Amino acid sequence: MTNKHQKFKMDQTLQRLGISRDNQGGSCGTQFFASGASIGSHSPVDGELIANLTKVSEGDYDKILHQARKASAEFRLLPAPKRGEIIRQLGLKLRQYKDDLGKLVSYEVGKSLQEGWGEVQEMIDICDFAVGLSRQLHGYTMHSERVGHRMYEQYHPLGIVGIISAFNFPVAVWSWNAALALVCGNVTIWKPSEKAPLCALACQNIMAEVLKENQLSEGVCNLVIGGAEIGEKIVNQPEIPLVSFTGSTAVGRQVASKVAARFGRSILELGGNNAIIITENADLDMAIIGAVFGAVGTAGQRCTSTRRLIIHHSIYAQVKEKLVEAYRQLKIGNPLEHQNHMGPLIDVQAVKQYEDAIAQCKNQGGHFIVEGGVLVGEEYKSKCYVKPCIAEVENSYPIVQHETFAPILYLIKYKDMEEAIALQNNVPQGLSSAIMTQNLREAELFLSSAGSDCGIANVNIGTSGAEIGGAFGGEKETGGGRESGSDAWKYYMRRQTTTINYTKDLPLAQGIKFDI
Ligand code: UN1
Repeated sequence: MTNKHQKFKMDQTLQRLGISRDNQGGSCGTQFFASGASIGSHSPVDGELIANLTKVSEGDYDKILHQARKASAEFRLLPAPKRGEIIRQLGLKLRQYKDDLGKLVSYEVGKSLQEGWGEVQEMIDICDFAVGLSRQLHGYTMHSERVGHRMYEQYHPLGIVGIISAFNFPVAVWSWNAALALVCGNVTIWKPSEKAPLCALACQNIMAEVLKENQLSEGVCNLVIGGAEIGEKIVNQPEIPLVSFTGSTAVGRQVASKVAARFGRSILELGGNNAIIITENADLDMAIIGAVFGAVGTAGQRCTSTRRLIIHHSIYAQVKEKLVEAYRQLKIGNPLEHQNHMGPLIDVQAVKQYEDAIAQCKNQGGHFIVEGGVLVGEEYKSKCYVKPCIAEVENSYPIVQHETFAPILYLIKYKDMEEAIALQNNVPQGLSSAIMTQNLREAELFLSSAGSDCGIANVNIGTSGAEIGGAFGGEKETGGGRESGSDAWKYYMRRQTTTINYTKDLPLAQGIKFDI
């Protein structure tokens, strides 16, 4: 595809998503107002400016908060299945916009088009999930110790939910949070990454259509495109009882303590350092596909990306050879072109971090069997394209203990399962993990309480690509939060225990006598 042709196609995509190339606010509801500084969104695909935006100022934020507050008072009264109907309509719109939104994701953050579409599919899936949930949201009923008394739990909306998301899943992470928050009766204020503001604007436009068609207040879903100062406002806002934060462990640590200091709740999805154990009983062809997709998918910029392979010594040489062969086949280039497996990193700072990590790895004793490097040439003119690489390391190297958001894969050798599990667990992070084996004992040991300490533990599947039906999140420095499926909805509601007395007496609990 020529540049001119690609630009023309992208113009049409932007137009269909309601995004103009000129300055626009980033904003609130359907009314885009913003009076802050100007930012441009540049594509890492070709370095081109996609569009200019105006950020919200702190004053704009206050107005948006006011609008959210007003909307919350009304929206929480809508019956949950009616709220589910809003999300059902969002899911239908997303099906309609899947092609365009997937393309914008691919162009603005550089992931392959397949993965861009996959991300929109993840949004559709969570909408379907949330619609079903809107007819449930159930608490338990208990038996009271007192005659003629009934006890049960009910769940109520929290109010305003703050969502702070990262660039790497610029649309799906919003939808995981927003779909659940809304069916639970909350309204949202979303601060997306400044590296992917147009994806956020596109989502906001789609949501605004749904709100408008249902005569709902614009303040139900609010978008604030802004910098750290706006994130700080959300984090410190007592009127926002829940902040869902996706990002680095360093920032997550600050978010957690600030939100906790005001007795708010946070859902944290922070760094991962995910490993696949490949045992001598693995189906190696499967293991290689899982490992390569895990390491180079989204150019190694998923929280769930495979960073470490822990390989049994008896098959180590064979796995190494197969990996080198597989990496030789990888095509790196414009992610909108179907033949390319991997696109660019998000920006030149990410490239710098990738280069630093490689240098540190070498200094600490790492041996590269597939060399990295920054790609040059017309196709790579954005300076964000790098070669995925593989190094043989020790698990204890400081750089291996650290999450580098880049396609660098570390190989580690093990002798027995206990050692493999210890290596897998011996990092500060605890998001995702996997084992490749056809041996039941190995698989079950890995899944047992003496096994993986991560929030996600897979057998014969890689570390990335979790389905939305399960709760998503991890332990240790990953932050402990759970989003999307299972009972993650409970985070978005407050629990109330209710006891009703339908007798003419007032017996006290625990048999206490109190006569007057
Ligand atoms: C993330 O990297 O922040 O499991 C989310 C996966 C995707 C979500 C990743 N479903 O890889």
